[in-house]
Amino acid sequence: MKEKILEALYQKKGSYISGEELAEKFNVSRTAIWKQINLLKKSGHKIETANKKGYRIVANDEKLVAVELIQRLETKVIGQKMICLDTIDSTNNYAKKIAKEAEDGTVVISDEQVGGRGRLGRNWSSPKGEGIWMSIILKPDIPPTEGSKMTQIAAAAVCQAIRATTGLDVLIKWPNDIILNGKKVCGILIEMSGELNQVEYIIVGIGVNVNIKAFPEEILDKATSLYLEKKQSLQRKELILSILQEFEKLFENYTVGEGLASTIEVCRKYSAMIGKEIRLIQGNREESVLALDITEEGILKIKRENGEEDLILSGEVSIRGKNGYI
Ligand code: BT5
Repeated sequence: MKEKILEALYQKKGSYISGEELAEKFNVSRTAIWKQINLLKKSGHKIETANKKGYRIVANDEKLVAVELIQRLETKVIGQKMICLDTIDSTNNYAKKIAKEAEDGTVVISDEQVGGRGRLGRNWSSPKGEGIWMSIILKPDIPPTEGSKMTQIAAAAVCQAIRATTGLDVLIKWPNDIILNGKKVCGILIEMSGELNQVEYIIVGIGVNVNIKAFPEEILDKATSLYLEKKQSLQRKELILSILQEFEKLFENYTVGEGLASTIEVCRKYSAMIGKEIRLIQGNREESVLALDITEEGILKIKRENGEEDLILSGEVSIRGKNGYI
């Protein structure tokens, strides 16, 4: 019922709604409404109470609220179902748990992750209120071999959204990082479930460091946030909406339109690597290669020191710059 009351308050867009009207609407007593309102206030919603007028929601830049985000979201599918949590181990874990029953395009966002994950079991630092920690559940009609393309679509979407909302010159470090001034500002984690020929669901996990002011010691040299580069706090809501809208456009092109072309155009245009010497790390092996291009299929084309050209699948390679992170 708490969620329903919240929805009714947001539908009024800042005007008052009386306790009596709410009580009638949900067929409960006014005291029951008052109790729920107090619970909503406790969990961070700003609600004003006025004698005789009732309750009204007060704009709150910080609190992520599904009904409010959906009202402002210009998409057909992506994010039209949304779950906003205060804290969770990992939004990818949560998304996996509900994936079977969830509708295509459902988005899970949490204010904080206490067990945020990167690839290969690595940690993803996700402090409370300072970033966008979210997962999109997709149920596309594609074979699992297509899954890695979701990383490219997500990277292109985040890159365009950050550029459009902040003006910052972020670049894409193939396959799954968005970087800013040589440091990582966003990471993407794709997880999949399915049969040999058919995907059951794909979870697109996106982590963006928005207003993080300080990083843990171990990632200080390679992580940054939009706040640290822009030197001002940014609204997470604007960026969430923009990412989901950009994602839907590119994803729709991929599924029903031109394929991956518009995604690859963005990945090439804003590539942090094409034309650069990079280090390719695969297990214990490390070699210096030249990044030549990203193919139409989203695969990295490289040239080895012996002149041989090769294609690198996103798989399990790590890429570093010649002398540092990139
Ligand atoms: C990634 O892995 O970059 C994927 C990160 C995906 C995070 C999202 S948040 C929502 C969803 N739910 C999750 O649980 N995960 C997804 P990888 O390429 O393996 O990079 C991980 C490495 O980045 C770590 O080993 C650290 O060195 C570094 N790192 C950790 N936290 C970071 C942060 N907040 N910003 C930048 N770098 C970080």
